[in-house]
Amino acid sequence: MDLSGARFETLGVHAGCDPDPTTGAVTPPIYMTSTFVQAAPGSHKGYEYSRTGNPTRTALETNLAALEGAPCALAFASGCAAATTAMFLLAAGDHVVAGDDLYGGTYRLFTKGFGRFGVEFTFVDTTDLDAVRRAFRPETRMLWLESPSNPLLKVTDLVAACQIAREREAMAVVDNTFASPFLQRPIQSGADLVLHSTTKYLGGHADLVGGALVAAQPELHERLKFFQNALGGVPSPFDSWLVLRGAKTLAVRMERHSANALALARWLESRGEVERCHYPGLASHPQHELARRQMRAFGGMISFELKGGLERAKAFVSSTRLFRLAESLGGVESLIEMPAAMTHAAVPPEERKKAGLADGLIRLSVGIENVEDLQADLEHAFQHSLARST
Ligand code: P1T
Repeated sequence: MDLSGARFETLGVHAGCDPDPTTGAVTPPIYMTSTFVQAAPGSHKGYEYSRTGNPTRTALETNLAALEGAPCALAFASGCAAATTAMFLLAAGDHVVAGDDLYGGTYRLFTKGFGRFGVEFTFVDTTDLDAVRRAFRPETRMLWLESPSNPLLKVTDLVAACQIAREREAMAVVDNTFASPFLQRPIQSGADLVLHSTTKYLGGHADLVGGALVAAQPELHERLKFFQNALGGVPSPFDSWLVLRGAKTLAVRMERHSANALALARWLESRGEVERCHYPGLASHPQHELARRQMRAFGGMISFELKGGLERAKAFVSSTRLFRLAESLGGVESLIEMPAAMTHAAVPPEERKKAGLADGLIRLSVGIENVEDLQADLEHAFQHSLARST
């Protein structure tokens, strides 16, 4: 189908989803096969082995490329598999400038994984562009950004940061997991490579683990495709199909996630029990104006600190009923967690402290339930945790 000129919502539903040529099935089939027959050795119809390529994965990759506004995309078995594959572009002696507020698993992969192979890292607050500039060295090959960041929701000026990388001939990588392509498309801001944990908003239903890399240039895509096949961190046909199904409703879900989160963030900020609330949609957020320019809406993630610190926070996260106490984010159901003890436990306490990640920080992934029900659930937790921690 010719989708040139189609807008985001239309691309989400249709990109990669032409009717099946053999049956006319409207929904792409799940090609649950590891291998493909060849008419003669080396002569095949585009597919030979499912690590290298599978038609269901191709449908997903076509869809993801359209959503990020790129020529092509690659799907992976997890966000970490995607990050690992991207890091294979580097070699010993190369240096990476990375945000100081990253998903804990990414930090772990860098420091405990690629650090062992001689890749060096400097972690900086990437909202401070002078700090980014100062962190560059002659051997810096990559700038790794998360915006909004996990879990403090810091917003980096993508155009300016990618420009700094370009001037120094380094690659700009943006982990776009928190925003999703509906809220921002980093390639338009100058990013060379976009990463997703499709486990989150793209999948959208907390029923799979997956990842994606979307390269701005075909040559970069080809290098990554080589490593996708060589390393083998690919998603199954079934998981590819689940992500594709999720992508079709991304736009409507993100609108509701964002509306619910904005309402809850404003309400949380007004509560006397709350010490500080991080949400890019709040006028009090340090990069609020930038977020307004850079993002279509502000997303479904909020983090906040309670007065009364760690004990009060532990009581709070154990008192919600709709907000389930669990890691991950981006699903239709609301989740609550404490990053220091859960998703960011791999970051050493002194590094967490330096980045401003308090032990008592609470992170919400606001789902698409009725917002009054969600607010009532948090109200209950305020009452209950006050009773339990005093
Ligand atoms: O979990 P996985 O699909 O491997 O994705 C890793 C990842 C990468 N980038 C960001 C910004 C992420 O948030 C994650 C995973 N994050 C969580 C599991 C979490 O609860 O924060």
